[in-house]
Amino acid sequence: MKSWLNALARTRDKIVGGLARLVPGLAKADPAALEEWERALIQADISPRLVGEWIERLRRQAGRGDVRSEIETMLQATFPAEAPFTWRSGETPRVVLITGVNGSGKTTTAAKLGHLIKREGLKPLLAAADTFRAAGSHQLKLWADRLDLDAVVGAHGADSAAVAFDSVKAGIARRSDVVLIDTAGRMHTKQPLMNELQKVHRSVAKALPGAPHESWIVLDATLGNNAVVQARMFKECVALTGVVVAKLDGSSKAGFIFTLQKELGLPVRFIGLGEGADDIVPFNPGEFVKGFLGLSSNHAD
Ligand SMILES: Nc1nc2c(ncn2[C@@H]2O[C@H](COP(=O)(O)OP(=O)(O)O)[C@@H](O)[C@H]2O)c(=O)[nH]1
Ligand SMILES: [Mg+2]
Repeated sequence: MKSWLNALARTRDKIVGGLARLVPGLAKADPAALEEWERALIQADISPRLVGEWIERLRRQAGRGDVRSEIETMLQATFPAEAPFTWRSGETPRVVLITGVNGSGKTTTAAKLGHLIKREGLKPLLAAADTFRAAGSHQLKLWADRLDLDAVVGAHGADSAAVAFDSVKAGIARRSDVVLIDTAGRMHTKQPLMNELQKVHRSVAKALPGAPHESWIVLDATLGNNAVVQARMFKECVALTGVVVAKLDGSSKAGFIFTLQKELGLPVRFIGLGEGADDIVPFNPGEFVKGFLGLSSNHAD
């Protein structure tokens, strides 16, 4: 499995080289050092507002303690302390709706998550509700066959909300632990598709009150700030509960993860590190911050 600390290398390259050189200046709140550090953080696609807060705090803290640990603490504070995400729920399956624009990595993510859930000894059910494109549901079916995962596959052109409904009912009947519903790539600028997504939400709730328990948007990490824009638009349309960041392996803009949490209140649950079934890991804020700043001992690459 790929290391996600390695996946942060491109982002880190922008940040860390500068940080080592800037530490003495930052410790004294030297304006030129602060300005350079600010620029590096913004280049990694952290929102200027959040970077502004950090710079202000560094300025106030100047001369008091170790500036590196101050930076680490500050970045870490973006993420609320909470218990790690767990798949287990009660009597009924946990229903996870997977949304996002075309090509972000939804289908791959659904398959990877199914694989991961199975490895944890639980029973996943994949649901191919991307009936919009001919290849949409077929792709998930191929994954399910390859990974030997239970699947409900909607026919091309079928009503996506009906497929989602049926999959939840099937999950209940088959005593699945988690139902992962892959939806069509919704362009957030196309209102009818957003309406359809709301309809999927409603029909899932009809099949099982309280569902979906999670509604996750899959974001392409190479888009950086534009991924935040997508998340914001989806969040206005449906009650998102979290994010899966795909393609972190190709991104130099991983800083947008701070913005998602801080400005949209959306926790990142998993990150994708490649195209293989195993290339997904739970998001760990502490490790992320260390990897981002190059503070970890095992990130060498
Ligand atoms: N490098 C890399 N590629 C990924 C990752 N996740 C998905 N992809 C690729 O991104 C492309 C689109 O993925 P797909 O799951 O079909 O996106 P969808 O349209 O949202 O369902 C495919 O070529 C995937 O192999 C990832 O974590 N890393
Ligand atoms: Mg797809």
